[in-house]
Amino acid sequence: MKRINLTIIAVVATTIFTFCGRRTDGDDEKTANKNEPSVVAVPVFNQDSAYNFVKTQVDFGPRVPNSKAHENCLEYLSDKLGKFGAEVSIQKGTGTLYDGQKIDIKNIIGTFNPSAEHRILLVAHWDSRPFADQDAERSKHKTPILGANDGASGVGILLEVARNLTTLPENTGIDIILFDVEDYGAPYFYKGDKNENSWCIGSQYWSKNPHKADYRAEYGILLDMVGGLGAKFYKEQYSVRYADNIVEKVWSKAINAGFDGYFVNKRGGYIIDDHLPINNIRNIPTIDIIQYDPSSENGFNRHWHTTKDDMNNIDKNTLYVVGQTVLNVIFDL
Ligand code: AHN
Ligand code: ZN
Repeated sequence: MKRINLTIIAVVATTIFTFCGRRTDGDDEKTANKNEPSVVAVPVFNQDSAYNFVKTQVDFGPRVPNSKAHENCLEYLSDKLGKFGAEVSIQKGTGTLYDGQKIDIKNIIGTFNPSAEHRILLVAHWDSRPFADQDAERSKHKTPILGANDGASGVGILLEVARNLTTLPENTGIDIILFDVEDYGAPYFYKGDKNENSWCIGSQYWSKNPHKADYRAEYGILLDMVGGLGAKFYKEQYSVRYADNIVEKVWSKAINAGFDGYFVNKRGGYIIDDHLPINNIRNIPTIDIIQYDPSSENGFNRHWHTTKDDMNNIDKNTLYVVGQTVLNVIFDL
């Protein structure tokens, strides 16, 4: 009996070995040198998977702070990050809205390789705006937005990045932070006394109160509005001011990968976004990858802060080029 089993195992093993041997085209001899550090391949970003992560968020409805959809989405996002191997925590805090009202903040933090000293910070915002105040129809200006592009796209890409971190080298740490209350800035129709800095409440809070004392990362990348059909990414000007070398690194990775139809080698606008407090308060050089349209009035895409920011405007190719670029940068090959 034993001998038969061993024979079967030997045959199966030989078959597998032969199969694998063919698949590597005989290259295994070159890479088999045990004295050389192993080279990790860059994972392939799956655009369908990312698209589903975007859609699932949007299906909850507008993720306006304090809403049921917001609460449900929090659970979904922290559960996903945990399943992809992150140490997950929810940072809770309080902020002040444009009109002086207090607001609860729930920043979602996923840590990969917690003890690695060399760290990269990846961020996006997971809340969606309570007001479609740029909508063509005035009657919709107080309607909450779905934020498929404005919010969910960046988060969806980061979830797909997270799913691909199982082969992350041990000496690289990644922190994914999904900021809350980014998009509760004063609507144009508010005429009362205004609290300045009414955007980016969650990232301001984290920048002043990092989840770990003296938290450091080598650099940060913010993804905001990274799923739009026909999106172009210009070099956002605060990113250039604070983190020029990271802008260059990211744009050259993208252009080398053939994504020059999306990543434009020109400067865009100055955009107030979650990267600003990270640069100003935390002093971590952080860039913003954000769609820029020089032909539009506000510089953003035409669905920005309207009820049309839904799945119809989300393009898998855009998700792919941004997501693959981030993976190429992280795995630095
Ligand atoms: C301002 O409109 C001042 N900043 C844009 C930041 C933003 C809003 N990103 C997404 N929504
Ligand atoms: Zn917004």
